[in-house]
Amino acid sequence: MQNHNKSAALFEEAVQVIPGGVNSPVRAFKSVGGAPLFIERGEGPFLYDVDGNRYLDLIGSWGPLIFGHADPAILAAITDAAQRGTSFGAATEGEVRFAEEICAAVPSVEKVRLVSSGTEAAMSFLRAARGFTGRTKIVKFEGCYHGHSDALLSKAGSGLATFGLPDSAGVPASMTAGTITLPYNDLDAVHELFAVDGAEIAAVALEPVVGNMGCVPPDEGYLAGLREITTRHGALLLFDEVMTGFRLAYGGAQERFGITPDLTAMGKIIGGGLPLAAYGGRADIMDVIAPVGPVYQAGTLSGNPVAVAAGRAMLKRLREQPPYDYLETQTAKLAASLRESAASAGIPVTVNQVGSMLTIFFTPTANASIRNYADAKTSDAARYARFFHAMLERGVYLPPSQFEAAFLSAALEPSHFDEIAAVAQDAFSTLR
Ligand code: KE4
Repeated sequence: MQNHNKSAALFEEAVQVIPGGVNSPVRAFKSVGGAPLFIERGEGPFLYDVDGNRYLDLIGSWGPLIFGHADPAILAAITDAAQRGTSFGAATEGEVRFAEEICAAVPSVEKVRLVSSGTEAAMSFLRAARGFTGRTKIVKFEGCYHGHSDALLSKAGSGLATFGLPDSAGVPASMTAGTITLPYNDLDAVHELFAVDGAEIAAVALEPVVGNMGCVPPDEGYLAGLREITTRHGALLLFDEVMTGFRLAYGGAQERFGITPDLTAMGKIIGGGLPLAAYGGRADIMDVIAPVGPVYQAGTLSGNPVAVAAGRAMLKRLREQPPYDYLETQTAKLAASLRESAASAGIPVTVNQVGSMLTIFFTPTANASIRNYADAKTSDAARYARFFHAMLERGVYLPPSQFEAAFLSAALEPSHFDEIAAVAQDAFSTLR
């Protein structure tokens, strides 16, 4: 039986000085119950908590760590860069080379601006879209999460879905007045909206594969349909690839699905585990950004040299040792095993998996279709919580929320995937 005494003690101290004891809500274990783990270190596929318990990590810091923890090549790059100073607030050659590498990886990105978080990236690509089109309305989709900037906190996923918050307090109605939220995977709803408001819509923003309501892939033809509608009405198509970028392919979901957006937000993996994100796209759009154009966006630590070094080491690793086929094969095999063991335990689940993103939805009936937020919300979050703890006790660390995706890393060896499958089989049996 695991001991979590030090985590529990730290949590008691944490809540005295940090809201909810955490620096990001979804870490709080609020929807799965119990005190959150406090982590001491990560190594390869493993996390070690302050009580010395070891876990196979299926979160990977919510996506960045596609090669696992403390990757030697990335650590070496960080250490080397830090010796030369941690921040200059001035241009560096590294930023130019990194921007060239991003543009080479994602052909739709002709110019890119580095920022420090996915929230900043999504907030900024939205402002660029409005500045370029001169229009104000934007379309987002229920269950998609694009960070916590005001205009995008409308029927968002991730922590808002986890805590059942329709929207966030503190966001005046005026801030989301221009945000139209539609169901994901419903092209008719988009057609109907554009038939009325098409001339006023600056952009359609979405996660091309959703991770923030749990993993939900686009229907066949959905992305192509959005591309056609936005082009026809002079609106921009914005792919939030903070999660999917460099995860589902080196060129992201847009490479995997063959769709070219006008702007892309990136984050997580491109920072190699450090605070670094980016937004970019068509040069004519990106040139509305200051100091070239009138749309203002700035950041003290944007393009931070240590974070850029980590990001460049990550991209180099991805180019030289692409993990995509391995992760696709192993994760698909794990998904099949999860479906099988849940069925044999008599537990209805739907497992959605795209590349190395995966979610086990505890649905009313087995293999139900989970295509949008309304479908995802039919899941039994309490049963997910029991499964989460059953897995945790057996040394596997899943996302502490039914409405998040698991991220498998290439640090997991085939034997680890087999171990996860075996542990899950045991955990399902505890749910009977
Ligand atoms: P950050 O500001 O957290 O770096 O990125 C916001 C963001 C933007 N777009 C997408 C598609 C995202 O998934 C995210 C952040 N994802 C969450 C996990 N669902 C981060 C974890 C957290 O909030 O602690």
